[in-house]
Amino acid sequence: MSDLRQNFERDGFVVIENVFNDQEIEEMKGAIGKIVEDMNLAEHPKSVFSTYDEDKHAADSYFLNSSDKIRFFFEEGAVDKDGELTVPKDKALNKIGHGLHFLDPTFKKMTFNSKIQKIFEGIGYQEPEVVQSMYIFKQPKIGGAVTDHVDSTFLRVNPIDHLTGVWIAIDEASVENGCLSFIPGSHKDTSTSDYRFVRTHDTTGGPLLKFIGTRPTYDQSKFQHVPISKGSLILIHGLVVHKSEANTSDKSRHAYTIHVMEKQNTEWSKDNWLQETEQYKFPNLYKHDRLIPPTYDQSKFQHVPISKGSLILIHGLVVHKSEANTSDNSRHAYAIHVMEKRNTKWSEDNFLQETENYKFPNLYNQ
Ligand SMILES: O=C(O)CCC(=O)C(=O)O
Repeated sequence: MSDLRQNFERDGFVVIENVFNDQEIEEMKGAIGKIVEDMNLAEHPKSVFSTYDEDKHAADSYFLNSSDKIRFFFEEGAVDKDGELTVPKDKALNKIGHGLHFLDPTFKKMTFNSKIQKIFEGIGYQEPEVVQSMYIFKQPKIGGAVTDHVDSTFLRVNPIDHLTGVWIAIDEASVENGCLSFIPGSHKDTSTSDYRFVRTHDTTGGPLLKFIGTRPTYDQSKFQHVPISKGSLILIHGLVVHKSEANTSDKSRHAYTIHVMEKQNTEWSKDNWLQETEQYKFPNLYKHDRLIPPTYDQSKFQHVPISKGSLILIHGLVVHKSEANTSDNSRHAYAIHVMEKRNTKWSEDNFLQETENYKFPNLYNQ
């Protein structure tokens, strides 16, 4: 067995030095900078960590539906009581998740990378599937602490030890700016695994997420700081106890992380907050071709100009598009989408869902 695997199995984590070079790190920083720059603040709730009950459902829903999207989560210390940012948006983010690894070309390239693939081959993964990705900012001065936890509380698989995190330092992570700390060997104790963060499956407008079981307490004297250099990474067993302190320094402590499940003979819990969707099936780390979005032959498109008052009936499977309006004329349209309800199931993964106050009305009898 390799040293890497031996150390990983002994401690529940292992540092691998200098996996990504400066150019790759700069590329990831540049890509996240662009994503933040392009983000329209008005389109994203800033109250995602609010404890107000009336915000809870919306915040849960934003989080719960982020597996196949690029979504933005703010630092509590960066949002005032009216939901307004108190610092510029690039300094206000706690993290971005959870579909960077397949939606953004740079993070896709860094994730499905021969270096990461070799690491998983090295720890014996046969069918590794990347379930999520996050870019964590740990902002200077306001980057909050991450309390002690094990990742399997949030991402549960059966067998329980078939989950591993990869934590890539985009900045040097030191004691000063809030590096990770671990309790070495703690992954061997599964006695507190009843503690979980799960979906409630609530349909009445209440909280969609909750913790169940008893929250474990850990002996704080057993934690060891694990500072690492930019471009190095830590492989994190799903059951190893870890945490990070607040970043009270002037230095940023960015990290890019992915979580990988050994899919072979493994069951993904239906109660996990993170689920596959129609658009997103967990991609295999070793062969991820199925993620590539379809491309269409642009020469086959036909323009369909129509007069005011006319309409176009559009099949749900027909490929269509429209170009930007660079003219002086407006081009308003009113669009509806109609489903044949008979013998039809509406996908639970659709962003659009019926609510208590809104059931899809029948077109023929209103
Ligand atoms: O980046 C951090 O400070 C904590 C990350 C972590 O613990 C996790 O993603 O499980």
